Amino acid sequence: MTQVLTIILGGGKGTRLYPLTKNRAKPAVPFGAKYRLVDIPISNSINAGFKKIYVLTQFNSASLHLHLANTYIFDSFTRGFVEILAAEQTFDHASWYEGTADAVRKNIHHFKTQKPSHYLILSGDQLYRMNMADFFEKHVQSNADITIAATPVDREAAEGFGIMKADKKGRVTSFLEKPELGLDINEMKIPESIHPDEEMKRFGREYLGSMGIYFFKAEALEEALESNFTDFGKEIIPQMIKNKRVQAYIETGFWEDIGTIKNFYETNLNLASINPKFNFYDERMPIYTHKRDLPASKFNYCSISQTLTGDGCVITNASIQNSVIGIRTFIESGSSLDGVVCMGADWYETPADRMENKEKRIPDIGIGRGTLVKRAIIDKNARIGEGCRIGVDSITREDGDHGMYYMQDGIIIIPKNAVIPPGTVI
Ligand code: ADQ
Ligand code: ADP
Repeated sequence: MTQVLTIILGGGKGTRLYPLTKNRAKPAVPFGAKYRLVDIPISNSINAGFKKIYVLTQFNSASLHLHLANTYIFDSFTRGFVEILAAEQTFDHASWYEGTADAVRKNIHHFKTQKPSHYLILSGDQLYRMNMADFFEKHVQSNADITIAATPVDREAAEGFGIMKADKKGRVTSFLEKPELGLDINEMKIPESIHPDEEMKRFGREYLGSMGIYFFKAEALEEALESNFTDFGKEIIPQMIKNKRVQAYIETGFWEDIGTIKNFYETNLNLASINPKFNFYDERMPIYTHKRDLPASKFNYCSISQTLTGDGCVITNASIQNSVIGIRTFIESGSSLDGVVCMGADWYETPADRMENKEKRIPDIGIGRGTLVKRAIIDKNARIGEGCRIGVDSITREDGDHGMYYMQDGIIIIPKNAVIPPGTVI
């Protein structure tokens, strides 16, 4: 009997998605108009029948807790669960997780009680659809201690990956974490006989990049964690190659790291393009999320193209293109959005709330009349007043905190609950 436990690495102290992670755990960051980042690894795991899932996170934000509790509800015959293990909540260690392996180590006592035969380790900030059941089967067949999912990458991209050298049977013989561009890694190229895709090869994707997705035999992981190593890519895997059987599982489907503002922004917008690289419209392997019982979205006199909208939006006389509009978004007359990831709102304001907003002289939640927005991420519950110009004028701004907004890689980020007064120019 096999018993797989899935562990989702929900983010370190890293600030790569800041300020989206200012008030929430990374797995709870809204994505694709109606999802949260954590829905992707959880759905991949559930679709393979692996329904015992732990999410490791530095802190358990209200939004993460609510989202998981409202979404992943298993019946008593399924025996599934999705449980959050937050760093600050462990008994023996009050400190934060010091790395990916440290996060797993600090919770290993929880996992052992389930008597797993295998662990599936997933990252919390990637977009992909993968046949985890096939991955598991190959792992078991090869009798490997660890099998690492790998995507072919070119030399330039290799700098951001753990790069593996594999033999003709897919056994990994060496592993280099993020080799600098100057380093000669020619001898790590994928052997001709196991390269899975001629076209990828033509584009120079000749190295096996670790996707940060691993299957471990339970005893191999438990033994590896008896060390002081804190990180899988930097320490645990290179060490295991010396005395354990490490296999590569090559995956050629779409896979993208969405853990940086730039990737997060571009991947969101790509979903709204005519031929998106990732297909959410696949009923065989769905991506699950919170079923909210929201009303349908309503558009009054709008011009909308290449745009995704979540449920419950009301958009009037607006022009919207290349954008992702999250649940419960209100956009008022005369507005124009281009290249905007708008996350929407957590609740609807009542007429009484709106009266109160008027008295307090704050805009309602949503985007006010005649406001123009370009190349921006607007986090939840933002109040953007009338006649604002955001990202439309050529103003040069440094990356970082600008008070009312943040700037990262040329993308403006309006933080959660922000109040942007009428007429603001950013
Ligand atoms: P990185 O993505 O750089 O490389 P890392 O920062 O360790 O690796 O993050 C891996 C995953 O773990 C991410 O989802 C991250 O949010 C999460 N994480 C990081 N620190 C954590 C912590 N302390 N507690 C909980 N979760 C944490 C890794 C591998 C490379 C591989 C790339 C593929 O090391 O070999 O190529 O992933 O993206
Ligand atoms: P989502 O639909 O984004 O998954 P939920 O509906 O689960 O979110 O909850 C959104 C959050 O907003 C919850 O924490 C809820 O308590 C909060 N919320 C709901 N109404 C209000 C309100 N009027 N004021 C402040 N917070 C609210």
